[in-house]
Order: sequence, then C-alpha cells, then structure tokens
Amino acid sequence: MKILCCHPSGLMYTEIYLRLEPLGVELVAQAALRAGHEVRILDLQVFSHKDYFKALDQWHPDAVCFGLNYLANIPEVIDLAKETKQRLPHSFFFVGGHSASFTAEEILEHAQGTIECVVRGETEQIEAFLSAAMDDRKRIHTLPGVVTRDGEGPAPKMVEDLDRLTPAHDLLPKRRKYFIGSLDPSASIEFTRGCPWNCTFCSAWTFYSRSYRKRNVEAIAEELERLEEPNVFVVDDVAFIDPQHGFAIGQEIEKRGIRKQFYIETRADVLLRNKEVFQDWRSLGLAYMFVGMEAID
Ligand code: B12
Ligand code: SF4
Repeated sequence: MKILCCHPSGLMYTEIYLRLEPLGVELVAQAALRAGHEVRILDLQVFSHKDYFKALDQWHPDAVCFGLNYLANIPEVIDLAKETKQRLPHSFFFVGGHSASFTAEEILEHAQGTIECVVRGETEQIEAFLSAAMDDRKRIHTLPGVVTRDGEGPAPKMVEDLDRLTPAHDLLPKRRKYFIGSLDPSASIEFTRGCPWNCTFCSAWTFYSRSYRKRNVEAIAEELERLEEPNVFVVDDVAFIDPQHGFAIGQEIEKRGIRKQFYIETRADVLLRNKEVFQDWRSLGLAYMFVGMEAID
C-alpha cells in the first residue's frame, strides 16, 4: 500500500520564530515502513496545498493520514479530506494526534464520510491497524483506539517501549527548512514522553494518562548521531524531571563526542530543583530554554 503521511499547515506568524520537524507523522511513517508499505511524508508547514494535490495526482496514494495535534488545523484537514476523496475516491483517509483523539466523533461528522477513521492515542497499534485497513476495512472499528462512523474499539494502548520505533527522519523532505530562533537548521528529538502533573489547560496528561516514560540513553545518543543538523529541539514537555536520566544522556553525548546546540522546555520548579543537570547541559550545548510558569504560586 502507498501511504502519504502529512502534517497540516503552521498557523499564521508561527513561521517568524520557528518551524519544527513533525515527529508524530514521522513515527507513523516508520511504523508503516516496518509493515512493508511504501511511504512518503509531506509537511504542509513547508509545502503548499498545491504540492499536496500534485502528490495525490501523480503518486496516487492508497492511504493518506494527517497528524492533528491542533484544533485550529481541523477545518483545513477536513477540507483536504473532501478534496482528496474527489480526486481519489478509493483512497483511505485517517487522522490521529492529540486534538483528533479528543474530538474524534465531531471530526467524523464534519468530514461527512471523507475521513474513514480517527486513530486515538499513540502509534502503538498502527502496524496492526494498517494491515486491518488493507485486509478488511469493515472491521477496523474493533481495534484499540480506532473510531469510525460504525463504532469504536477499546481504549488505545500506551506504547510500552518508546525505542521500538524511531521517527523516519530520513523520509522528511527539505529538512533544512526547520529552525527555532537562531538555531537554524534544527532537527527535533524526544528524550521522554508525557508529564506527571495535571495543569487544567494542558492536553499532555489527558493524552498520556499522566504517564512519564523515558527513552533508553543509548538509543537517544544513536538517534542524535544520525541527525545531520547542528541544532536540536528537544520536544519533551518538561525536560529533566528525572535529573539522573538527563545526566546519563549527557554522559553518553560526551562519550560519543556529539557536538550540537540544544533547545529545551521545562518548568520553573523543575529547573530550580535540578539546577545541576541544567548546568551540566549548558556545557553540552544547551543554548535556549523555554521556562513554563505553570502556576502563579
Ligand atoms: C513541536 C510542537 C509545536 C510546533 C508544531 C510543529 C510540529 N512539528 O508539530 C509549534 C511550535 C508550531 C507548536 C505550536 C502550538 N502548540 Co505545540 N507542541 C509541540 C511539541 C513541543 C512537540 C510535538 C512533537 O513533535 N512531539 C513528539 C511526537 C512524537 O508527539 P506527537 O506529535 O504528539 O505524536 C504522537 C501522537 O500524537 C500520535 N500521532 C501524531 N500524529 C499522528 C497521526 C496519526 C495518523 C496517528 C495514528 C497518530 C499520530 O502518535 C505520536 C506518538 O505517540 C508538543 C509537546 C510534546 N511533547 O509533544 C507541543 C504540543 C503538541 N503543543 C501544544 C499546543 C497547545 C500548541 C499551540 C496551540 C500553542 C499556542 N497556544 O499557540 C500551538 C498551535 C500550533 C498550530 N496550530 O500551528 C500542546 C497540545 C495541543 C493540544 N491539542 O492541546 C502540546 C502537547 C504541548 C502541551 N503540553 O501543552 N507546537
Ligand atoms: S507541567 Fe506542563 S506539560 Fe505538564 S501538565 Fe502542566 S502544562 Fe502540561
């Protein structure tokens, strides 16, 4: 099956300050590759709708998926799904990601049959889902996390081993278009996933069920070594909640002689509690920090 994995457009003005690698769809792409499919990635933060339609018309994908982390992108993706079905009536269109997971029924309703299903949660079940989508689309709604207009399967499963899949960085075209401030070009990487806190405005803890999982230190270093970009955006919501994990990644980076500049995001209280690990990272190339004041107290 030919699968086109897409990320929607960036919002107005975001491009002035940053444009970041779509790791979520790169993970879906990696899972699809593993399952033996032919895969392409198209990021509409970099490419235009014209390029998207060209890909449909020239490559004829059997399936198209979008990562939908942001509510603001839902109308765009629904419009693209409708246009996709006009051009490729037999194609299979599905979406996933944070906002899609929280608004699955509404998305399916507004898409009026042009989006076959929403895959809630993480990419854990995606290989099984893809083979079911190939063999018998009528039964996909019985799979974990899958919501269709015919019903929905059991709750999605959480990824047990974050290192089982690494993002398909190499499949992302125009990699040098990604940057954050002066860190240009910049790749992205995940060290940990989830957050143990539960700020009312945030989707991290609802999406990841308040779990906080760490990747293997060697796997992180290997991924960093493969990234050609001199700069790296660490996507963790709260970096170095566990300082020992931060120190261990740092040691591995030093041991392998990896030289990069890093951008991280963390909470003010984590920074104050774990100052030493942040100091250590300063010498490893930590160049920028985004500090969240999650509460006034
Ligand atoms: C990078 C990033 C951005 C980039 C976006 C570019 C990009 N590459 O995505 C920028 C800086 C532009 C951005 C902006 C915003 N962001 Co932001 N961002 C992130 C960040 C830090 C990393 C994303 C990432 O790569 N994660 C790692 C990958 C592996 O995770 P993922 O993309 O979620 O993918 C997983 C699942 O979602 C799922 N999945 C993803 N796509 C798909 C597709 C399919 C088909 C399937 C089956 C599954 C699937 O599988 C993956 C593995 O589990 C996350 C925090 C985080 N740690 O995730 C916040 C985060 C996603 N952003 C968030 C927010 C709130 C925003 C803003 C709305 C902030 C604002 N008020 O302006 C804006 C809106 C942006 C817009 N519409 O353009 C929230 C959640 C969004 C929500 N729905 O509630 C997050 C979770 C941060 C937080 N804790 O609050 N963001
Ligand atoms: S600490 Fe940050 S990532 Fe965690 S729940 Fe609060 S806002 Fe979300």
